[in-house]
Amino acid sequence: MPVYRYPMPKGSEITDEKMFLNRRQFMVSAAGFAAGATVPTIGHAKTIDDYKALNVSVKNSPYSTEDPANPFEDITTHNNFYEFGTGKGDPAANAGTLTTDPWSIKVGGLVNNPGTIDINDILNSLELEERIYRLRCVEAWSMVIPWVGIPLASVLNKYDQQGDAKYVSFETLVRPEEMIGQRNAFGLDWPYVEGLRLDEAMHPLTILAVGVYGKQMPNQNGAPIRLVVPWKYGFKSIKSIVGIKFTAEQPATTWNLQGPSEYGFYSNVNPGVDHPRWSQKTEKIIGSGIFGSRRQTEQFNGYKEQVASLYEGMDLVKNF
Ligand SMILES: Nc1nc2c(c(=O)[nH]1)N[C@H]1C(S)=C(S)[C@@H](COP(=O)(O)O)O[C@H]1N2
Ligand SMILES: [Mo]
Repeated sequence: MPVYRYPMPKGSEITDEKMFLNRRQFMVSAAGFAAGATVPTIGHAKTIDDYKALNVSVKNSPYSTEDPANPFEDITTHNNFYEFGTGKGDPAANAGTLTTDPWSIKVGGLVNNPGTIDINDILNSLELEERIYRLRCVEAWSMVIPWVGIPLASVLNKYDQQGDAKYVSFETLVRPEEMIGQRNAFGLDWPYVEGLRLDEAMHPLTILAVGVYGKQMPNQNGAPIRLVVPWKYGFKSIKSIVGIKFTAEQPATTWNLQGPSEYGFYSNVNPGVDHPRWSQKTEKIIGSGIFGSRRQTEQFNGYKEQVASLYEGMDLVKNF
């Protein structure tokens, strides 16, 4: 197994969102966060002392939403991961076959020092932090997920980019013997590929996530490492990454290749631009109870203040 210093909660510790929130409040006071601490929340499933004992620096993040996080069960049973089938339950049912150790990511393209990242270097990074983000799927459903990750920028910054690098492309593992969906034809070509403009990739909200709820990334969520870009439709957040490249041209992306009139390269969440086959004005919050209702979809998925400046002067309808 890769070395992963996050404590692994036992099944009994996997709580619903209410306990999660209570625990956050408890931990804030139990850990004696001084009055004046501006971002006093850490939502992991164990106490701050556990992290101290493990010598892991888990930073609080001003980027986390205050919205209640979905239960672990929602996050790990309602998934899109076509490499394991097209049904929402298929990834949970089929992704157990994926081997995630050893795992490395090849970094290349327009850089002077191409190389390979060993997943353990990220799993042990002192820069890991929790980011509680909204995830809005283009299919008009959403969840709130407490990721554990590292800013993508801090990984990309280790590479000496060449001047003409303007975009970053990503690709998922191809291993049909372990990925049942890759043995079937759904009209998608493998590998699943995605891309961002370089400034989007370097934005502090963009992370490479290696965990959920303080646990190592479940296979169905894109183990061992996946992208999370919270202001874009979920399909931009590519899972189980094995390759990253700096490019001069806008990279091809899987869903855009599949349906260019329905899935743009930018795909910023936008209630003002409907999908040709359905409205994007509202979204179903996955789950039951306080989850399970609908809410208004927000421009840039609620991250407008942080990201709108990236798109100044761009026609967000044409460049959807
Ligand atoms: N490799 C790969 N990455 C992928 C997908 C996929 O099918 N294959 N689905 C995308 C879609 S459509 C969404 S909504 C999110 C879902 O992430 P989650 O299952 O962790 O909620 O993953 C994205 N990343
Ligand atoms: Mo999605």
